Amino acid sequence: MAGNRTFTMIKPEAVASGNAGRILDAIMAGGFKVVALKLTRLSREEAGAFYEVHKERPFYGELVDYMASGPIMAAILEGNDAVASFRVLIGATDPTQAAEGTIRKRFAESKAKNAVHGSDSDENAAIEGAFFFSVREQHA
Ligand code: IDP
Ligand code: MG
Repeated sequence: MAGNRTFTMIKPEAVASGNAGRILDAIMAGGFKVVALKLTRLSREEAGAFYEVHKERPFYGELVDYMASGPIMAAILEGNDAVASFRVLIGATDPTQAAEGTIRKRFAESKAKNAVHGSDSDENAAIEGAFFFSVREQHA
């Protein structure tokens, strides 16, 4: 059965450009409940570990530098079939390929600086959420 939680980050360029509030609004309007939320920042080491699966990709160094370049907003979201439905709401990785009205279409600068992260599986949603939030920071 598909899980009801996913994990997201509003990425550095979207926080820096003042779009975090608008993006959170779009997330909630899209049917998700925010059950954990914080403004925080990844070290280079943490960003490297978070994106470890991509370490053989040519853009890995750029991705790690970018994700550690400024504050991010981390959140755990609750919704029906959360992982898959959130990825629909955010749209394709490359905003030029993202559907009209999706968060990446509206707010992303580029394929690299694409405004938001969305977990790709229930297992990773749980790992990523636990990386940022203690149990007492997660609200039902
Ligand atoms: P996703 O975020 O849609 O799941 P992934 O393939 O998991 O996409 O890639 C992780 C992140 O790495 C993307 O969100 C984006 O920030 C960055 N990225 C992916 N592909 C490229 C690329 O071709 N050039 C630069 N950055 C990329
Ligand atoms: Mg991914």
